[in-house]
Amino acid sequence: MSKQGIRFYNRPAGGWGALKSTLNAIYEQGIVGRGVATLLRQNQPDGFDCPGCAWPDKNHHSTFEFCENGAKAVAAEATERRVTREFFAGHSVTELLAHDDYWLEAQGRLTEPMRYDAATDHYVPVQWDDAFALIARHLNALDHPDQALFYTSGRTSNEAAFLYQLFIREFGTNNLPDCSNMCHEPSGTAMKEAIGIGKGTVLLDDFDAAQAIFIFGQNPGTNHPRMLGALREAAKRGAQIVVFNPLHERGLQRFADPQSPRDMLSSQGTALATRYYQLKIGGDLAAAKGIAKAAFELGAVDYDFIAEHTIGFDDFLADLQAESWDTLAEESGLSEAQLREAGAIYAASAATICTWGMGVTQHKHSVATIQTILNLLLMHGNIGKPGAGACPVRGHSNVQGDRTMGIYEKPAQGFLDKLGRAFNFVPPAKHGHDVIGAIEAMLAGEGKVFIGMGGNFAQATPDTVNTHLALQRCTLTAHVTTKLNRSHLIHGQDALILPCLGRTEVDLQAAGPQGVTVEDSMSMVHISSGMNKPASEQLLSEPAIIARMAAATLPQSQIAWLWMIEDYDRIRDKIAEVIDGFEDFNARVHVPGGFYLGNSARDRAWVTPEAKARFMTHAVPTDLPIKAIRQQHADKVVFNLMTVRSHDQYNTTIYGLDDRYRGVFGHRRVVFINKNDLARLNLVAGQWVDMTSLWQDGERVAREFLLVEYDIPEGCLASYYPETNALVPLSSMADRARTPASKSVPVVLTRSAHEPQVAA
Ligand SMILES: Nc1nc2c(c(=O)[nH]1)N[C@H]1C(S)=C(S)[C@@H](COP(=O)(O)OP(=O)(O)OC[C@H]3O[C@@H](n4cnc5c(=O)[nH]c(N)nc54)[C@H](O)[C@@H]3O)O[C@H]1N2
Ligand SMILES: Nc1nc2c(c(=O)[nH]1)N[C@H]1C(S)=C(S)[C@@H](COP(=O)(O)OP(=O)(O)OC[C@H]3O[C@@H](n4cnc5c(=O)[nH]c(N)nc54)[C@H](O)[C@@H]3O)O[C@H]1N2
Ligand SMILES: [Mo]
Repeated sequence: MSKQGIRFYNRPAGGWGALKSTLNAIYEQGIVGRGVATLLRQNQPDGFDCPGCAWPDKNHHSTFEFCENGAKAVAAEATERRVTREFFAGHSVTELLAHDDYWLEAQGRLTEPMRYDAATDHYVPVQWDDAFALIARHLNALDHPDQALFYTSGRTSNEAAFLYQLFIREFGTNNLPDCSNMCHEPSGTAMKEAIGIGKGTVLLDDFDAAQAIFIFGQNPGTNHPRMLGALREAAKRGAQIVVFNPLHERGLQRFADPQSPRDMLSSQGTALATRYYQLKIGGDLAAAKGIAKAAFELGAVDYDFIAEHTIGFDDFLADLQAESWDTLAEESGLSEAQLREAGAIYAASAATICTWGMGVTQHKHSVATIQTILNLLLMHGNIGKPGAGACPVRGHSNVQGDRTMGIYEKPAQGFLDKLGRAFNFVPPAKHGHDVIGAIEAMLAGEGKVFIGMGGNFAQATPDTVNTHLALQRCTLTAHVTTKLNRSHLIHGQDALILPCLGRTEVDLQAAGPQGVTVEDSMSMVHISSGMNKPASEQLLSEPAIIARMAAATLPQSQIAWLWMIEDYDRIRDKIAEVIDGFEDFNARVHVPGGFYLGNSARDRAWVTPEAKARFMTHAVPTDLPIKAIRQQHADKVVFNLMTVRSHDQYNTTIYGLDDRYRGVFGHRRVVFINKNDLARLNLVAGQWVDMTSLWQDGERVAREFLLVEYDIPEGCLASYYPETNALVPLSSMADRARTPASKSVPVVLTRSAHEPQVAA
């Protein structure tokens, strides 16, 4: 680890730092010999899909594409460290709770199923069959199937996801909260309504043809490093790269491609962003409107496209014309001149892609913001032509595929009918709980059994104190998982840890080694085959765990659960029968590179009631909670806090304590603040503060964060997730999509009573 401290970082993203960090990750996991071989099989046609993120791979059979954070994700799974029964015998759950998430993760791979023993407060070994019997007993003891909650994180393969939702629906509920509920849910909601499909409309090749790429609220240098390769190529061709972000993220400014000798030898790498607009938190809707208003004045309107393919343009135009530049500037935090400049770039481009990430989705007005970005694209005919389109950049490597497979609490009736016909049962029609609904149900005592397929529910969700209480009220919490995390320690009366194979490992079933499939952010489906020896002989695959859980819980079931997992081709045959676009699945998926699922909006076929794309017009929000709270607490300085990822974490998995590109080393409890705000509060960088969030239902506190003076707009703060999740109120969420508003938390700062003894 580097020396602890806060230092300015002025080199490009990537470069030697990325290589060094990769080698460190391999070294720290104790896999020096094996690590490189493992990495070389990543994203190859006969290898495994990188568990790092959902960015697509060039053709899926190019040469090795280097990615520092993909390498860290792979190394973390391939670690030599093991959590054994002796480990659990040596640490009570109460003792384990005293350790931080970084320490828990660092203990290594789980090796055998464990059951919580309340008498001793230790996890003790349990046989797989006994674990499944315990789950069956709890599930079958419920008054109603809706008292069970089945969470999914986005690494789960298509095959596992399909079996899981089938089991849950045969059991009798649609309670399928998933990580999407906290992530790109607003993208799906907004796009489905406006353009008839909830998925991105671009392919990787479009990045080669785009004349302009507008990036809203996304930090690809850390979270989608392979995207920097596409941006670098675009920049070299002279495409405009226009960024909207409250922080000057290094990865969007300059990139040195570790595979380019030229980049590596120059100290500067390649410049990426041609324009960087430091808007204020939550300012994207106003910014997108400003760009549209300016572009309209410059004549950037494709009337033919609008007439043939859309409805609602007149309303949108009238609204744009009525909007004052003062309001747009005030609400975006950008000047009229800046918005006009961005509008001119947009108007001059014949093909524009808009991408976005969590900086757009995790706000109250996220659906409205995304629909305004879609309006911007539609007005210039930028959907359904080469080099143009909408690109929500997904997070987890198979989060999109999980939805396609039916991991959704609000399934369409048509899908349920097909599922029921294929398996000869009647799936429940009543919609189920999303993540926030699940927490509320457990708090109210109506949700009693919680089963997690991957992920870290206790830490990823908002309102940590309440969420922990909610989980502790369950009669059973059970987690299918690879590594130890806090969700295993915040448990119900009974609790199970069910360790599974990771994607990099050989999955041997009766018919031989099995591959699983995934769908990336651009709707490409391909196979993923592990090659590493499993971390322990006792691990089961996710499909096997689900099938055995189903067989134990539903002894009367007519579904051939155990037969299906002997050979995953059998699961894929059923997927082909039920899910649109998967016809002939087995034949198509074994072709190197996989296949493209297609996208109706890309073909300009609009699956909306009017069979047209719709301009959805939204006022600039003037009723955001932060405003009301600032008025109510006029005596205080109320900040808008965004909770973001550091460079050394994968969501709740903490790989290390550095955030290299932002100049933070050896710390996670930091808060970035503007120097004028420091002066206003009479504070200086290096002091420690507590953060208190203000909400209608009361205050929430997170203590001891180091103040870091930073280039961030006044009134805005940034700090890391999940340390700050305790501050996010359960009822603060996106309108309609119900995504926790974890990028706009109203907080006040106070000096910490106790100053931790560490170097600043
Ligand atoms: N290495 C690594 N890779 C990952 C992940 C990881 O944790 N680590 N997580 C995966 C997952 S699940 C996801 S969803 C993605 C997340 O990838 P991102 O969407 O990049 O996620 P965040 O780090 O939350 O940061 C979002 C960016 O939004 C900016 N931002 C915050 N608020 C606003 C706003 O109001 N407006 C604008 N314009 N910008 C804003 C922040 O400054 C930050 O640069 O990455 C995936 N890939
Ligand atoms: N404040 C705040 N909160 C947020 C966010 C934010 O930006 N700010 N982002 C939100 C977003 S975008 C997301 S997607 C969620 C993420 O929420 P989750 O998906 O629930 O969280 P992860 O941290 O990705 O889950 C990590 C755990 O998954 C398990 N795991 C890893 N690989 C596998 C595998 O192959 N199989 C199985 N079964 N388990 C595995 C390991 O035990 C690991 O501890 O968090 C959300 N929460
Ligand atoms: Mo995500």
